[in-house]
Amino acid sequence: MEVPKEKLLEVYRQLVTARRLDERLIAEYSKEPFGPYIHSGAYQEVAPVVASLLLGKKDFIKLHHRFGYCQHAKGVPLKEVVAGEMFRKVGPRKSLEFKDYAPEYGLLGKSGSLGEDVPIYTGAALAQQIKKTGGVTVCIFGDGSSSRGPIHEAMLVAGVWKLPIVYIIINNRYAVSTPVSQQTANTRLSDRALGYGMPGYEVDGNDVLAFYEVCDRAIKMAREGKGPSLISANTYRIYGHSFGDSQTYRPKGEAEEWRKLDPIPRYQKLLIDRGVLTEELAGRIEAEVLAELEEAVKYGRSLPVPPVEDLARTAFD
Ligand SMILES: Cc1ncc(C[n+]2csc(CCOP(=O)(O)OP(=O)(O)O)c2C)c(N)n1
Ligand SMILES: [Mg+2]
Repeated sequence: MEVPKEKLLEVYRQLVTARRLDERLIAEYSKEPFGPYIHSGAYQEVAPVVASLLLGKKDFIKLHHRFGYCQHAKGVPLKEVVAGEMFRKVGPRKSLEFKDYAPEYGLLGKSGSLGEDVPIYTGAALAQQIKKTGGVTVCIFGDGSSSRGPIHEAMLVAGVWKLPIVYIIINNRYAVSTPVSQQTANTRLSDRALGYGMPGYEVDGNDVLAFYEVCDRAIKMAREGKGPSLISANTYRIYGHSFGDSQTYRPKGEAEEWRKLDPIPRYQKLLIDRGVLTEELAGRIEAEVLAELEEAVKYGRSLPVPPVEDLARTAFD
């Protein structure tokens, strides 16, 4: 498939932004009184970033807890994403709301309980179908989440009603400490699509072009009213589940092997080989991203930390 040069570069810039944001948040969080509360999405950026970039204004996306950076790829200004990730007040909105809820960008919020939001977003796809908005919904969740009941029920009904939705499993091999092989006897998660009556794609989640191609095909199919798809993007969670995870369950050397498969240098090399990117342009993109991030962090730090009472207010309002 022929992806336009501008799109290839946009993906590159967003991947670099995602990685630098992730690293910066780890550094910023360690200065917070509550410590580095981050579920890092490093090395797993390809599927969420590409899916976000393939969507437009009228499309919805349910992000997974590791991929806050995709809000920017979906159109949210970086400084607002950073302020949200830093748990600061953002504009006129209620304090913590922005983090996962910005309907004008197609972000309808998400639940802390894994899987519960997938039937809700499946309902959003039903609304798109009934109202004939021409929009599609993308639902991103992890391998562990994919083993939960609400997600199976949502995919079953989406298959029957041919909803305009794409389900993407980020198979990063673990749900906290539980490897995929302890969740299911068939670790080829896309095989489940057969039971839901939709196409299933098993794809290298660290290969930008491979993922781009299947995701683009699945979104187009949904947009043309031909129903849902299930994509399983295979990747790896390089860091612990969150910081403070002792990671004693990992086989020795496993993370080091996956580190060699970092999707960003791999994609950078591909673009340079194709003459789309030069070392010089890559350096310029890196500098621009870091400068934009610096401004965003400054903005986040300039906002007050919300009062504790806001926790309950935003939960129940
Ligand atoms: C219903 C429910 N059970 C348990 C948890 C605690 N929990 C948060 S993340 C997580 C693991 C999720 O694994 P996966 O879906 O593979 O996503 P990953 O963290 O690997 O990105 C668990 C068990 C939760 N939030 N909700
Ligand atoms: Mg996982």
